[in-house]
Amino acid sequence: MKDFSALIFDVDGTLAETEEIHRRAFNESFAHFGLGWHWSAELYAELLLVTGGKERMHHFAARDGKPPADLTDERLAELHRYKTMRYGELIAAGTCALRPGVIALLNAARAQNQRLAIATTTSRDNVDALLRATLGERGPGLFDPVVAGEDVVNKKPAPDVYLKALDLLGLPACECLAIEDSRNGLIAASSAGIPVLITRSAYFRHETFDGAFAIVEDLTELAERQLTG
Ligand code: XBP
Ligand code: MG
Repeated sequence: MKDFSALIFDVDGTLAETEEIHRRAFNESFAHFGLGWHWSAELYAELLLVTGGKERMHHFAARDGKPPADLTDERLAELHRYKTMRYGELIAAGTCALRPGVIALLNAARAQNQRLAIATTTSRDNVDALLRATLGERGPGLFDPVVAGEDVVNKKPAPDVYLKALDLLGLPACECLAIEDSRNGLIAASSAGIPVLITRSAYFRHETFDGAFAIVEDLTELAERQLTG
């Protein structure tokens, strides 16, 4: 693990089990906008195959064929801005900790002068909220670059966020390791030529991850290897 010049982290499901907070923020936003939608955990597991909150809502509206007449793209964008604000409030209130081993791995990587980057589908505001709430004001500054959903046209499984991260890092794909939790993330990073370590997360626990460089239950094991391996 120490041979990689940079670790490129996914966020949701990888750094923290945030999707239940996203789901709560979506449902509170639907109620606030009077949409009459509610995403159960079972339904959300299906919808998570569509990356990007706005794209996920569009997909759901089309799938269920009953979008309210006034549900224009502008209104969905307004709803998503509200959802992002609500998500930030929930995260700032300390509702979500980093997953086991994440802090130890970040410390071990920094001790070995490995660079830390982020490549995520979620919104930049959400990344900042999580890193501040869990690592303090210095949190966002630990990662450079941070490539978020709004920085690219095509979200995962397209490779765009990872290609942009490689470009900003100025490193070849073979010197980097992507750390992910989903098949969409595995496909995105692999398509950019980056080896992928999968950490199994709540919503994608039973997925198959053919082609992954390694698969672990959580990053505790990786942090230990960083220090010795
Ligand atoms: C996970 C996603 C995001 C979140 C919701 O991103 O697909 O869409 O579910 O966040 P990743 P937004 O695993 O790549 O970190 O509503 O901001 O999209
Ligand atoms: Mg993820």
